[in-house]
Amino acid sequence: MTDTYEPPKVWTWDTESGGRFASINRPIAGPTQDKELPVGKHPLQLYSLGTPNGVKVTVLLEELLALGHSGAEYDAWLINIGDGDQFGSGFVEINPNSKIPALLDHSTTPPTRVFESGAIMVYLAEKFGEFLPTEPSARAECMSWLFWQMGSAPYLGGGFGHFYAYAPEKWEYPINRFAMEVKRQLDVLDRNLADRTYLCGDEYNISDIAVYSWYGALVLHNIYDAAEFLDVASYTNVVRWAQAIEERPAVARGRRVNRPWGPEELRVPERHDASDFG
Ligand SMILES: N[C@@H](CCC(=O)N[C@@H](CS)C(=O)NCC(=O)O)C(=O)O
Repeated sequence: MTDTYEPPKVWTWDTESGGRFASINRPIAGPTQDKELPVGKHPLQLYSLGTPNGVKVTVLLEELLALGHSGAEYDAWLINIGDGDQFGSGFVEINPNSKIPALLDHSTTPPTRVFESGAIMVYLAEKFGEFLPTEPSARAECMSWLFWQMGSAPYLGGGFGHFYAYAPEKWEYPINRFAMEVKRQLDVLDRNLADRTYLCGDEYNISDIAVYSWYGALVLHNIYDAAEFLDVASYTNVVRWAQAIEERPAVARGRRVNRPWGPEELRVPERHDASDFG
């Protein structure tokens, strides 16, 4: 960075920040438009998009269905964040933070709203008694990795991904700072997975689904076009673990839900039952 910036005494929203997604960023919360959410036939109504944060929930729902939990049938509606759907009044009612994913469970009276992907995962895991250990020590380990993901991935997406792939220019200082942190995170995972099949040991649980959705995309799918830059192939335990998760049929299905992009035959922009997978 060559230009120095002298911050004013009080920040004001008077400049276009530039970069990809700049049009959806604003410094205020709340709805910008009246827009009701659609409601389908199942108790579970998911409003989401197939980004890593959205995929966590659709993979978990598909895993629950694969175990035979018919109560996990769900309608998944597309929230197009590029078009500002997250600022519609109906969406803001179930997520005041205006970010996907958000869930409404109509099987309770009144319906239960859940926002934040980690909270949605815990809610569903507890509701169906799956993918979250009940023994206190095992549960603590699962929660630790789940919260690790919630705290770490913003450095990967909002930090590294933003400055490496989306910012209007390539600035060395933030790219260095966040590349260092993301590589440290990959090393944390790699060391943990050196003698464990899954993050918490032998059992696959919601922490694997959450961490896979972000770091699996990084080591297997070249997100931000950064696989070479970050030398992701060198984290061999992470790659092996991510590949094992990716082979699960429920994961393959969950990754397709609410994806309006990618190969036509893999897109499932809305999901209402199993036939939507074709
Ligand atoms: N901590 C939240 C993060 C959710 C999030 O950042 N969602 C993004 C898409 S991946 C979003 O909806 N962005 C829209 C916006 O920022 O306006 C979670 O895990 O649910």
